[in-house]
Amino acid sequence: MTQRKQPPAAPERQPEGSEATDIHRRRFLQNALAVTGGAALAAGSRITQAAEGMDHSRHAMGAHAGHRMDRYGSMMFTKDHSGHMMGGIIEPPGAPSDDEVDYKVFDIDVRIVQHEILPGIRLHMFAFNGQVPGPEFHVTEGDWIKVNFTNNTEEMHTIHWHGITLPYTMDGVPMITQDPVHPGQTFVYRFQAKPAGTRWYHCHWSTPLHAATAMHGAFIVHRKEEPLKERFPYTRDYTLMLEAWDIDFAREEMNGLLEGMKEVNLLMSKGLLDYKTHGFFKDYDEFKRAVESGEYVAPYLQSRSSGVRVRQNFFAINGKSYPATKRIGIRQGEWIRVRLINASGLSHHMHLHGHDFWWVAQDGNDLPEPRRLNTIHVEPGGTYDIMIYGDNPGFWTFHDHKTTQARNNGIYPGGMLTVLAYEDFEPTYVPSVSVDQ
Ligand SMILES: [Cu+2]
Repeated sequence: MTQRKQPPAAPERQPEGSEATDIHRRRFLQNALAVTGGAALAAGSRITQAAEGMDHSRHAMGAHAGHRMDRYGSMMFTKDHSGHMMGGIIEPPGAPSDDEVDYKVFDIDVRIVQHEILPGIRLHMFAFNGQVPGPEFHVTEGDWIKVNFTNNTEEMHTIHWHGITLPYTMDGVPMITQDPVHPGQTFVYRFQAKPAGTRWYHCHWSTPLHAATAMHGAFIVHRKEEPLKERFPYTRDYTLMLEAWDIDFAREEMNGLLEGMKEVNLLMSKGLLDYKTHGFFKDYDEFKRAVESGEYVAPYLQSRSSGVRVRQNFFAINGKSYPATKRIGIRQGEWIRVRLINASGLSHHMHLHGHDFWWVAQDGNDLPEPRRLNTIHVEPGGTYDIMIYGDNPGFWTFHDHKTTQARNNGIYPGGMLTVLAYEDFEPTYVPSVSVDQ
């Protein structure tokens, strides 16, 4: 991430002239493909049996039987069926212009990277600025933030600012607050950083795949003066993003996405793309009619046995599973702050050995009274801040006490596990056998 000094440059507009026409044409094709690709990342699922309680037979016997379908994606509503979006930079209304306030400007993109969770386990992931997790924002409450978000993939994305109070046009939810950001496009998010606390951001398009792969990052809004420092004078501030992957699902879906794009590309070039098959409609009523007439088989009508089953088998902290996780450093007499952000979609019970800690904030907001715990229940999407005091030198495990999630593909120990490590003491004993890195 780069942060530019004020005043930020005005966004460049689409150039005019014949070159621009070419760009438009290319973008049109790209974007139209992206729309259908989004709905068509089918990856060869078939209707094999009726979903319980649904009249599935007419779908199974109909024109779409056996057709490739989106397995967990959904339909889109686009006014003209094509879904194409012109122009390279999208500037939604709802926030002050560059002239009205001083923006802190951040440029981020999304690209596909190969990320290593553990030696031997590498996955293609959507990643902000190519990082897993995405870059960590540190801003001050009240700052005006401008994020130029560029989509450098062939799939669509958005950014949702989780826990930030902002204009609804900046909330990053496709089909509800904005059009998805198409390949090659830049979408400009502008908002004021508030309220203070541990917040985060993630993609809201095909969230089960995109946010769960790696499109998530911390958005820390600091207070100008931190009242918690009076009671807990911490000198270091750690962020731990909790993550989980079903690597088979992720691999299959990423491959399916690429395959789906190829198929849609071919159909488009031959003029054979059927909008109902690929799941995009002018509006909700058209979608409803298509489902009721059997012309369109919505993903949720497909059998659960042929549909998606996500069973997370790798659990991670900041992109790595134990023993590849990074240790948390502490010194004797030091207070540290640890911000837990649950990006995994599962619940975790983080337990620290050898210490109690003080739970001071949830979802970014300070608790009326800190609570003394040694295990904290971390809910999906939630953020939890704890303070740890260094008064017991040693190496202390900090891990998910759901032991199925402290494993790598079923093998214990692993997964969501790290070590609180004192940096200023001589160990009196070190095991001769270790799985540590
Ligand atoms: Cu995305």
